Amino acid sequence: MEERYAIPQLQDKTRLIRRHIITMTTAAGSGHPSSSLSAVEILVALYFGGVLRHDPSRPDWPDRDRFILSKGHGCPVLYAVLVERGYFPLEWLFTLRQIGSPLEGHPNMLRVPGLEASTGSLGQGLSIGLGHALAARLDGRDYHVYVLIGDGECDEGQVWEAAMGANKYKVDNLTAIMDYNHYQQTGYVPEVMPLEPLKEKWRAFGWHTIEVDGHDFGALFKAFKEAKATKGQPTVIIAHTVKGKGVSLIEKDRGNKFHGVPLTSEQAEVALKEIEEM
Ligand SMILES: Cc1ncc(C[n+]2csc(CCOP(=O)(O)OP(=O)(O)O)c2C)c(N)n1
Ligand SMILES: [Mg+2]
Repeated sequence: MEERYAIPQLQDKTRLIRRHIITMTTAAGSGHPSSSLSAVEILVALYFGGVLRHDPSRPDWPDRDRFILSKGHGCPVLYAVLVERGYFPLEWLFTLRQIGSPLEGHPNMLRVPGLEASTGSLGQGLSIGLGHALAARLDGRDYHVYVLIGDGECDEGQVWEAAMGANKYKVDNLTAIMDYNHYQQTGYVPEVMPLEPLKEKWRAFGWHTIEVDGHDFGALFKAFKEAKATKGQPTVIIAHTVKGKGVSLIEKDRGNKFHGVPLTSEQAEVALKEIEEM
């Protein structure tokens, strides 16, 4: 069952995951490193911090907790975490986006062990997660469902349909985590489509709402514990993050020019050094 790493080990893992993200997207010559880097601590907390109940040797175990990456374009972070958890061999990472590779540009659950949903068309993951959460109730199982959504993704009406549905059914085994990195494909979220007041919106939809620094393990663990303990309503964790976290070139990119753009080999060399020093 689930082992829980101590904070220094978790920080080592975040560096390793970030290196994988840069290496695999630069090798592929395409992909979404910036969208992956903002979610590293969230996924490391889930998969290495003892939050997610799972067993890599039994990806189909009926009682496993489910994790769904609704912002499917950020899959390099999920692939890197799954490989480090032993779901598939390391070599797969470096076939990202190649013809025939199971690691497609957006996650394909039919080809990769450990994936719970095929995502990439934004807006759908929370509805899929709600379906799993209701299925647990029907089947008398006690697993928990976690769904990571993007801030730009919240422009999709389906996110709010799922939010309403989860409230209607008082689903408390569903936790949404919002990777609030303030940028979407075409720019700064408040300019493209303002989401604020966000906490109040989720509250109005009947959700228990927690706001955290999405790069702070202590805050994330506290939030996951609170989400699990909240009964009679679903929880959303609004995680404030930095797009491209750990790579100064992308962090400084106020024009969001790096959305969906891999680093060149020269840029990657600098980035890998920075990550090592994080
Ligand atoms: C339905 C749909 N429309 C458009 C796209 C293209 N697209 C890919 S990523 C993205 C921006 C997503 O922004 P956000 O949710 O903030 O994720 P981030 O990359 O910032 O983590 C868009 C519009 C898509 N994948 N699906
Ligand atoms: Mg975003």
